[in-house]
Amino acid sequence: GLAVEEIKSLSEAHPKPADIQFQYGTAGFRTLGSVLDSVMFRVGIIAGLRSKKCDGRTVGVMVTASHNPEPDNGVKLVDPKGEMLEASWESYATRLANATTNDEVIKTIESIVETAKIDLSKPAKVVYARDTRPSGPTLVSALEDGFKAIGVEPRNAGVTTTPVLHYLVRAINTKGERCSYGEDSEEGYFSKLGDAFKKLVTGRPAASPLIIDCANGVGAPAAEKLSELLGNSLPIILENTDITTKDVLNNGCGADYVKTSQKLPPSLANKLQPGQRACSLDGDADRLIYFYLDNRGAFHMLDGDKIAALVAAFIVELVKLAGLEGLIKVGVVQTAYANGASTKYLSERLPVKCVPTGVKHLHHAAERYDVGVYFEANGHGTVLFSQVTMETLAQHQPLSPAQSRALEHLISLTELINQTVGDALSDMLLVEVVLSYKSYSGIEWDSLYVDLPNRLVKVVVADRNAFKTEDAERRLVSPEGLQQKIEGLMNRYQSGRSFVRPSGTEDVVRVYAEAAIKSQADELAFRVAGLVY
Ligand code: 16G
Ligand code: ZN
Repeated sequence: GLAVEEIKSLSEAHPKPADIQFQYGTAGFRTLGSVLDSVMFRVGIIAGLRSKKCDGRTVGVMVTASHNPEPDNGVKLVDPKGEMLEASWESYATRLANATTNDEVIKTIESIVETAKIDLSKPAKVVYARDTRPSGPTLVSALEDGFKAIGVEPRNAGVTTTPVLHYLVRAINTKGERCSYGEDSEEGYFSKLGDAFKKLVTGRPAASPLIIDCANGVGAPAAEKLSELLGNSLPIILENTDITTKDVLNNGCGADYVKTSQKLPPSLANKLQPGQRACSLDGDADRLIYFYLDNRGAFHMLDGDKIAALVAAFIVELVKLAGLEGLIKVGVVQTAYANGASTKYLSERLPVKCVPTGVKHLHHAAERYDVGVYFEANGHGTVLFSQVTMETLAQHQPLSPAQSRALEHLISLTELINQTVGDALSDMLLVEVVLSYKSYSGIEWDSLYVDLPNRLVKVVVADRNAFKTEDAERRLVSPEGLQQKIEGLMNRYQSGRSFVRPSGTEDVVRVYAEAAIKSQADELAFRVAGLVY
């Protein structure tokens, strides 16, 4: 049974702020770090319950607010396979986070135990980590009190990236098994990535130095470790690595800054040479955006869509070269935010599916393909190889040295890619491998297709829940009549496309527009925003 008195006395120390409603959304719980204490304590309990439900297998908890400002923080649960928390549990987490009194906390736990049919006598194991935010240590101790309350055997993974935490969860749960994901430590993660990368680039010409903007976050120490391990196989220059100065995290740098402002981080202005490759990580190193300056000094961004195009085409090519065409089908998953030009480029080459925003939607859709490439335009994404595909690769008998090489490359890619979640460092190595094979610079990669100019604006509305969408968020069904008006506007612009959706992480409605010319994309966005407001 529950240790009711123990839970109550621990819960006493973590009271819920009266005036706040919490919600486990697409990014877990996320808000100002200063109001998250009670949420952390209760997430500790939920994590324990989830592990018990999963027969004592290890679940993960990541404390981070990713690309958001430094005073924010958040928390997300990771299921035993290293993937996002199962959807039905999001509402349990929300319910427990909003229980007002201690008695209500107990009652809510009891009701979750009953609804989810949890056997409390099962063991509970949780591995947890945090990013570099100053509010992290206190929030982690609240989390640990939650573990104590429900009887969790905790494993502290310290300060690390979100993708490392996902890796650890999967590695711990597959330890000693045939499908072992790797050694269950941060070193295990780095050597898995590093070894696969070195194998893939052996014999290739040396790469020119790559600049990594670490967003002054947890990606900095991680990239540093990776860089040491890679040595000459990939020369790396680290920038924005300050994880101690206050308020510099994600500030004027990082993947979200670059994607949203479509600008070079000012701190790189005198460092990036024309033609040189650079990339930005976000605050927890699960998003990646590349960029370069052309000979005239103009900034060019290579976002998640460009990464998907580069990587998907490369995998299709390897599958063909390995003699596996027809046996392994590669597909791509995007969201409505994917640039229309990328969708066109990809659709002409392989199956493309559009799903609603949020990693869980992309991940699940990608699982349906033999090899599923998914990327959000914001730079979050990965590649999934199905179990059957893994076996096909292991058993295939190549008929020529060329087939054999392509097969080896495909197998190394399955090791290089973090298949649990989007991973900036793993994705970066993947991009570097493809650029090396293709002998592409950023310029050649960029010319695969030309992005349509686009604009994203947010609109504060009275009630964002009044906005309901269909067709993977590409069309509004309510408020009534609004969709027709949007389409009326859209049709007046060459290559015009626009959609409106409620944000899952902020109390706003987002408006996206693209068109053949920048000024038209801006105009369309603002006119649609005018309809919404
Ligand atoms: C979160 C999601 C990201 C999504 C974004 C949309 C994860 C790990 N991250 O950051 O995939 O693009 O939310 O935010 O799920 P929005 O709903 O506010 O536009
Ligand atoms: Zn992130």
